[in-house]
Amino acid sequence: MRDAQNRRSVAIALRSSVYVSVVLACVTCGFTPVTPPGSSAGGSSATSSSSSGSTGIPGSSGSTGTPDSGGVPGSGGSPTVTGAGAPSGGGSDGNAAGSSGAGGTPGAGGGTAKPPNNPNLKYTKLTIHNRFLAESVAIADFNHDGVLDIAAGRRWYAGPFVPNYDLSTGEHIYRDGHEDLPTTGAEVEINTGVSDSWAAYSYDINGDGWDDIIQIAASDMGPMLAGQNPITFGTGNWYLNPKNTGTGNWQKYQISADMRGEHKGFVDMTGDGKPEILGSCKSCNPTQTWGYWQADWANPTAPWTFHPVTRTYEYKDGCCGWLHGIGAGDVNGDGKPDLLERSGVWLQPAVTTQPWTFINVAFSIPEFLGTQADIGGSQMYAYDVDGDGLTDIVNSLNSHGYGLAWFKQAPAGTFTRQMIMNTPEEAAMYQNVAVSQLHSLCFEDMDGDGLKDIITGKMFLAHPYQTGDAGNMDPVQLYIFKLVRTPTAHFEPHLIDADTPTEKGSGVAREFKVVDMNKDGVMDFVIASKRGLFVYLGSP
Ligand SMILES: [Ca+2]
Ligand SMILES: [Ca+2]
Ligand SMILES: [Ca+2]
Ligand SMILES: [Ca+2]
Repeated sequence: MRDAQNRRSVAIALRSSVYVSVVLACVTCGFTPVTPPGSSAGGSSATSSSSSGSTGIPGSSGSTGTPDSGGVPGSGGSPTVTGAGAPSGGGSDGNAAGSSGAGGTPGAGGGTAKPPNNPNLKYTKLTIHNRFLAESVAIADFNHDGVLDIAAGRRWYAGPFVPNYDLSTGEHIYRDGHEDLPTTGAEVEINTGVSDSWAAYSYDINGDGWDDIIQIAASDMGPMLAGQNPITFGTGNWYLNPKNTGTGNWQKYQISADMRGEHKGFVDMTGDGKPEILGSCKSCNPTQTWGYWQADWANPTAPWTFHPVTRTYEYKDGCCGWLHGIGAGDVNGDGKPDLLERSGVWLQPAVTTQPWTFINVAFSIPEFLGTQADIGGSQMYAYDVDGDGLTDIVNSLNSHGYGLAWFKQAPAGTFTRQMIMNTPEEAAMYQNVAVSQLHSLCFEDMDGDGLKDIITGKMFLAHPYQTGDAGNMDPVQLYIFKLVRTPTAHFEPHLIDADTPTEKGSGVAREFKVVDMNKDGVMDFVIASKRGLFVYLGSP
């Protein structure tokens, strides 16, 4: 444990120093490589959030060092409502001894109390457009002007992002793919309303100093629209940044044609400082497992290799890799990230040739402990929520229903569910908040107090209306659940965005990103959903 804490301290120190000399703003949520012991973080970008110790981000390219050009003026934005302050309980905090973790240092998953830089969790919502073109985003400075840009669907958008953003100059096409998809909620949209952008990441894959774009399409059913040429379902590609030269599509390289699972992850699983991609493989050996794809960094244009981690899971209807709920993080404090999925934790072995050790936990509602097909939550996170030195788990419980919880680890290796929010019938127990279809979730320190917070909300048309997801006709809402450790650990809801009579809420989609887009030290976030493309700028 001490070793782990030392590594965490080193990681935090590294991140701090990197952050001071900074360069690119941080890109987090869905991109959480571990800091390899004894190495320096690669590249120059870094996470700013203090946080669960075990993770540290190798820079994704780090070659651009120009200062922030252009702050973003505020404008009338989203409704900002602070939540009621009562502690969410949802269960006791067990017999946790205090909240300081490792003596109050930013150690075991913790972070220290510090003055928040966005104490009221206020955001300015910038609507870049209201088209359904993508369900995920990647963030990097693609044109090397020192300002972060957004990739979503087949387009990338040059920053800075300001009110009345000028698409005629800012929007650029870099790949084939679909254009506008339907959003009526008709049953046929289970086929035609599914994007070829389910997961997206940025990384300098070939090491030339320019960030490239990774795009992973829907697991199975793809957009079946004539002439749209979407990425083939289940396929992930990366697109080589042309360094501001040439026109037309960026050169494409296939990562794999068998990338399933409704959610992915971008995490350094191997400890080499470079990211792997989490997901499920259908035709691997053994089949229908969760695991990760690893690049051959000496040969970056080659397909990536899948490493199975879990037992075999049933694919829905015998065909479809619509498995929900995946993540990674160091659960047992040995410095190696473990795999999280709907029905448990897979502890990474000390030696790669050994099997991963399974801890069977129902991280879902309904509680699936077996291998049956069906649904679970979305992105999953390992973090010491209550600061007792043991890593806990945070995740939504059902991407197509209700439920949000953290799972307290105590004693080591056992987990007890602590509900944060559930059905409308139970709303009174959870500060009168009940939002369904939490199909995407980020976990970062949003107010800057040193403790990570949950950002999630309803996914508009997570399924067509006829499929009858619980709460599917409810208004779209987006919340930050702020972690508060006193008197006991609980999450405090803050409504950030919602449907109003004059403006539709963004909701969430498959995956979004938390990033300090304008490099003012306050975390922002970016969402591409069936409602459009949105940048939420935190107010200092
Ligand atoms: Ca740029
Ligand atoms: Ca804990
Ligand atoms: Ca916080
Ligand atoms: Ca910011």
